[in-house]
Amino acid sequence: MSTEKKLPNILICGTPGCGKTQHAARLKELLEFQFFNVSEIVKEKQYYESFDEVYQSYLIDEDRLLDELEGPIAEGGCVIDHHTCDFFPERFFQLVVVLRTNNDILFDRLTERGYNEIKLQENLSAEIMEVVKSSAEDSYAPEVVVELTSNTPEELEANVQRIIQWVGLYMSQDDGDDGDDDGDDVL
Ligand code: DAT
Repeated sequence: MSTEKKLPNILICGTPGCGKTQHAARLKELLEFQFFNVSEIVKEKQYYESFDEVYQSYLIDEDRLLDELEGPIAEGGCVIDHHTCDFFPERFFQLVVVLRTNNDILFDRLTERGYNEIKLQENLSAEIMEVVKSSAEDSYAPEVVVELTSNTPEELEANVQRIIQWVGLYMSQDDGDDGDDDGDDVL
């Protein structure tokens, strides 16, 4: 039965600038998973209802996005990169990684990215107030959520190695199901 176990689906979330795309890019080099960057899909396929000029962000058409992701998620082996996590069904993910970055480092990254003052303050405040972390904890079982710091390249590499180790362990667990519900507390 374990030979037919599906690969897990992993969500990488965190305040913009925390390193989601960097983590996904590194994982892509090492894991044969399918990778989905929500912002890119939303823009490319126009899965949005409106664009907020002040916050420079799209109001996502969540139903259309989720419809698109349903198939790959059912197959397993997806890494999804998005800053928030609350609108995904809980069953989607066996691991939810919340990246965290120190505020001074995040300030530099978002300034470099050219964020306007409102967007910069909104995101720095969200990181200080642990908005994404709280949302992940509210939306997923505790054993599925892991918080990892992403301040330095060394941390990034260590995080990636931990995620890969977790995948190996997850796949080696002969739990006799298809991996739908019980990502174990391994990281
Ligand atoms: P996100 O996708 O969360 O918005 P990103 O992956 O685009 O963030 O990274 C934003 C910037 O920060 C980019 O210039 C790379 C850098 N960065 C991200 N994580 C890092 C880390 N752990 N160490 C050093 N730089 C990092």
